[in-house]
Amino acid sequence: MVTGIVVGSVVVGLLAWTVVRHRRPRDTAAGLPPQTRENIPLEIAYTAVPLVIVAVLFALSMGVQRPVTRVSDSPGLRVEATAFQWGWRFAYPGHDVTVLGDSNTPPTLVVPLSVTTRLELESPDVIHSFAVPSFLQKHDVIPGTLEEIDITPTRAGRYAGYCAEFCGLDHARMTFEVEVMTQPDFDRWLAERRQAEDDGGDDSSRGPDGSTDASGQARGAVPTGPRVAVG
Ligand SMILES: [Cu+2]
Repeated sequence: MVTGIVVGSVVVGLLAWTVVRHRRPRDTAAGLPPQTRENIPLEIAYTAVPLVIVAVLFALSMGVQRPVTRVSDSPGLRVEATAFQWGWRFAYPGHDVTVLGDSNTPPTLVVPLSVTTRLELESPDVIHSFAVPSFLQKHDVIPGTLEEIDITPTRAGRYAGYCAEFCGLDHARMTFEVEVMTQPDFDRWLAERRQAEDDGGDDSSRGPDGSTDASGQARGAVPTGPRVAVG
């Protein structure tokens, strides 16, 4: 705001100065002032300088983007994170554990501390975006495309996440939580969770705190209709 006012004032001030300073004096005969044509060195300079700026910014961006988006060859854990209208499902392949939420009951993605977890982001309907601000992570979830990101949390705790791509009516309610716990706690949670799912069958939407999906949606109830991206 302040910067905008300063820049705006400078621009308007220069415009006003030019208009006043270079107006035609009353007592001179009508006619054009001396006309100049091209200025090759100047034109080369104002073409080359922006090109150099863009090239430098591109190189710096690539230098940062590559390590940020690099995925590990051997992640410690894999989680299938499915975004759908309007909720999230986190499945732990090989462990028979699935956490399912919807727009009424945000699910919790549980991951171990200091372990690289590979998130496989998929969407059966429209484009969503997996965003956890505390992790500095925001990644589009695109139908028909498997997007992969790695997260390696360094502090235990609970973190807020949400869909960051407008995806329809209940987009704003498409939230979730990430809970980071130590590996022993995580192993215990995983075992209890699997046991509960084995016992209860339709227990897929129970969060780590024992909360239950209000809609009672069963595991695998994520819509898997035609893969159509409509934004
Ligand atoms: Cu969404």
